[in-house]
Amino acid sequence: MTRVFSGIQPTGGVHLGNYLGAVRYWVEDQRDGETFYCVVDLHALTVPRDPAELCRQTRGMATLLLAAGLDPEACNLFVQSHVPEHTGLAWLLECTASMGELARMTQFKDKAAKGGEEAARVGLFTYPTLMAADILLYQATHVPVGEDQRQHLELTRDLAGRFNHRYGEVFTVPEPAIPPAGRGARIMDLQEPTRKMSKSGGSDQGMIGLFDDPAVVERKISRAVTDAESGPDAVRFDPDAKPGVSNLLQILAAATGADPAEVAGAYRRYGDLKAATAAAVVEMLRPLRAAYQDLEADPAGVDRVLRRGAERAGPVAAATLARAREAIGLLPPGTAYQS
Ligand code: ATP
Ligand code: LTN
Repeated sequence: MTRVFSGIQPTGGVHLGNYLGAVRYWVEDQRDGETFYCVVDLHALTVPRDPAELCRQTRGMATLLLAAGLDPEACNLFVQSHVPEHTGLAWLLECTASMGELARMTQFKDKAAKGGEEAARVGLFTYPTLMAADILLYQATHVPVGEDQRQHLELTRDLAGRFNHRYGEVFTVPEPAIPPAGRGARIMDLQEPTRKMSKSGGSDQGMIGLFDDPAVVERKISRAVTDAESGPDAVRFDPDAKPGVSNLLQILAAATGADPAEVAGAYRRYGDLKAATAAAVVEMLRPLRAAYQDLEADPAGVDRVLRRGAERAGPVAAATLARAREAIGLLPPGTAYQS
């Protein structure tokens, strides 16, 4: 049976990249096997955060995931810090990973470079071992994420394999479930289409928030950077040569469930492509906005969902952690005084 695990940080708002690259697939596949979706609040602590805001955004992210269509009857939605086994296993994996392999992680290099490596939190460096713990605790077979998380998943597989090899088969080695190129795997910044759409870094104009006003979505897309080509074949899907146009095609295709190369055939002018893309995005996001408003009015209901999610996730995580602890040679509690 498939076991799915994925996580999202409760940082800022969710953008179109998060939605099209990951969350949309969580919703589509939530009934395939057993699914665990996690608001990874501990990962959010790797950069300085205001405590009240972190708390608010953690519930806000859960609300948003429910608004996007996660059904608490179909999947297990919970908050990472509500299941303490995550940090318990992370330590064992920190003692499995090497400094060298963590130092090679591009996300660490990029994020640490911003504030200066000396000032980066140690947690930013060990972030991938906590992510590996998230996944391995649930014996996940599949991990749906965007392309930017591929390197972290490779590390997770390496750590699982190494641990199993040294101490015995404890962990399932997970498969990445990254959408194919052009299917939301990597939505690019509208102003700088050679870098990924991101909530940290990048301009506000380059990013579409899930709750941006329709007029704002239209304006941002109408100002998206394209290129100077004109002529009958100017609208075509070619991410290397035409990153801006291809990004719009990818967004339009993802929003309408089509193929970006095929979608291209329907347009000749960039203006028409932009108008169609904006209309499709606004239409796709409309029900999310409405559902969010309803759910937001009932925070206790969201908290109940999260509590139930943690109650179901906890025993699964505890069973794996107990096996990992025993395999690595930690004395099981309660046996010390037995003769
Ligand atoms: P930041 O943009 O600040 O680096 P993030 O959005 O990458 O943060 P998360 O919120 O943890 O970080 O990402 C949640 C999911 O969204 C992950 O599966 C990630 O791969 C995916 N994702 C993030 N950005 C994009 C993007 N531009 N295109 C497609 N998927 C993305
Ligand atoms: N690092 C991921 C978020 C994340 C995650 C996970 C994704 C934390 N733990 C486990 C999948 C599985 C990111 O998207 N930035």
